[in-house]
Formats: sequence, C-alpha cells, structure tokens
Amino acid sequence: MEPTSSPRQLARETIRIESHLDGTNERSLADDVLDGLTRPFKELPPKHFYDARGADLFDQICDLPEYYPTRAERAILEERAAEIAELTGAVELVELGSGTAAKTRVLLDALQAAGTLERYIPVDVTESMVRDCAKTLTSEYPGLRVHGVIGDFERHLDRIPPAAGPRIVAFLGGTIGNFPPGSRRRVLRQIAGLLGPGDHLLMGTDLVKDPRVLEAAYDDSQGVTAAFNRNVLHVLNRELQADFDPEDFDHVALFDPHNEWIEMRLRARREHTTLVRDLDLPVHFDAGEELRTEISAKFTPERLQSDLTAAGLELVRWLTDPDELFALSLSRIHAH
Ligand code: SAH
Ligand code: AVI
Repeated sequence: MEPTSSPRQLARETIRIESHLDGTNERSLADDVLDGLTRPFKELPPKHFYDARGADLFDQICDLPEYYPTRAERAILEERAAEIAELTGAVELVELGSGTAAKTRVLLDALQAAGTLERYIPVDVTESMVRDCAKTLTSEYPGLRVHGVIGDFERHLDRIPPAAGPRIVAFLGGTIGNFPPGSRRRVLRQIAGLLGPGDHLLMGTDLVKDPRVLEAAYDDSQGVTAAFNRNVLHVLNRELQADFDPEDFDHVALFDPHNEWIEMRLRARREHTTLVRDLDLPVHFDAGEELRTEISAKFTPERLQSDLTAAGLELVRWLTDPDELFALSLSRIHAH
C-alpha cells in the first residue's frame, strides 16, 4: 500500500498527476460518434484527433512552413512575456490544452525571471503529454512544482486545484477557435469561473486574413495536416472497433467567409458503408459525402471583445505580432 501524504507533503510534491478520464473518455467518444455520424451532415468534435499519434502529427504541423500560428504566437510571447509577468505577478500558470508546452517555456522563463514562479498546472486529454511535460519541466525549472491534470477541459475544470496566489490561465494556440460560437462562449464562461479578482486569462486567437494564407495553413504541401485529419478515423478504428479505411477519404480544408472559420472535412472517395462495431452502427457514405472534423475560427478584435464580454471578462491587453497574423489577449473578470 502506498503511504498517504499529509496536506503539507502534498503541497511540497514536485510532481503530482491526476487523471479524470478512466473510462469516461471512451464513453464520451462513443456518444460523440453516435451523435455525429447519425446526423444528416456528419460531424465529429476535434478533441478526438489527439491520441499519441495525433499529438505527434500536431507537433509536426507546428513546424510546417505554411502553419504560421505557432511561430506568430511564439514571437508575441517572446516580445511581451516580461510585461505579462510583471502585470500579473503570477505565482502559477494553469494551461488548458497544454500539449508539449513548447511555447509555455517562454512564459515560465519570464515568471521565473520575475521571481514569482511556483507551480505549473497543465491540463490535457492526452495522458502521455501531461506526464512527459511534467517530467521535463521539473528538470528544466528547479524548484517548480507541476500538478498535471489529465482530463477534458469541457468537463473537468472543477478538478483544477484552487489557486495558491495570483494565477495566469493560459489557453494558447487558438484552441478556443475549435469551438463553434455558442460552445466557445460556454467554455469561456467556465474558464472565467477559474479566475479570482487577481487572476488573468491569457488566450491565443488566430486572426482573419487572406483566405489563401489560411487554406494553405490547413492544407500543407507535405500532407501532414491531411494525415492529422485522417487520424481521427484511426482513433475510431482502434477505440470503437470501426472499419474505416482512412485512404477512402480526401482531406478538405476550406475557409468559410461568412462564418470566418476554416473547416476541415473528410470527403468519401466512393460510396461505401462502414461499421462501428462497438456501437453496432453501420455508417453509410455517398461518393463525395463529407464529414466535418474541425472548425478553426479566425478572429477580429471586435469578435474577441464580444466573446469576452459575454463571458464576464474584460480585456486588459491585446498583443499581436508585427504582421498581425495572430493575437494574444490578456483579460480578467469584469469588475462590477
Ligand atoms: N497549446 C498547444 C497545443 C495546442 S493543440 C499549442 O498551443 O501548441 C490542442 C491541445 O489541446 C492538444 O494537446 C489536445 O490534446 C488538447 N485538447 C483538445 N481538446 C481538449 C479537451 N476537450 N480537453 C483537454 N485537452 C484538449
Ligand atoms: C489546436 N488547434 C488550434 C489547431 C488549429 O489550427 O485549429 C488544430 C489544427 N488543425 C489543423 N491544423 C492544426
């Protein structure tokens, strides 16, 4: 039996990892698939891309010449992290959808240089990501405590430990754009619930720009994004005993100028029926029929402002790169 730790010992632990997924994630995947593949316009939520292979493909996407958001966001962080550290006085950083926490190091460096950094709390559905980044970061930042939360930020925000002082909640990469407008505001309202009066939300949002630049970023010449898109079918094959042939589908990435978002879809190359065995669900595709796998909303300052206001947040800083490709917003709960 493992010895139980006293609250004092727990507070001092260098690494603490808690998983909230046991079984519930599989159920959530099954429910999403049952809903999404029986709709007249088939759709799957993008969070199911990220098994270990999907996370690795996403990492490769971040290095592609066409995928500018990661570089632009990093450039903003490098330019403004010291200012963010000073403004927030944060002792801890909670990061939603933390992934490999590659850009996060820029923030951690700034908080460390300011002498305030104590704790990092990565939250991600991909278990290996949370575990690996806890190990690496505690060795890179001596004295840093990491409390990893393996969970779904749509369902498990209440599992994030209470703040030990002023905190930054970071939601980087533009992941908020992967939610449709109503869910986006719901998620933002829930995130606002994590903030006390001295806390800040630091959120990355991709900006509206030339559709050709946008479409190239989601349809790269090396086909990495196409492999990332098809990966969701590999996830369904493995987790739900489905029999998709991912090569039966073309990768499609289109900018929707009305909604100002990118849509990724998988288009069936031929008419066929596939079986999702665990759900006893035959799924029929006409030739050319599309399954929507992701939206990635692009923002204007006005759109972001109205989403923040709807979530009870007020903008403190709007930070962009010189080419205005991407924005980081720093906000806090609205003072009444
Ligand atoms: N923040 C990183 C990674 C962005 S990729 C960056 O800016 O580069 C999106 C990340 O969010 C992935 O690591 C994925 O596993 C995670 N993710 C997606 N949906 C999630 C959800 N509902 N709950 C928790 N993590 C999620
Ligand atoms: C994680 N998310 C913000 C990425 C995006 O740009 O919407 C996921 C992605 N999809 C295709 N390429 C990258």
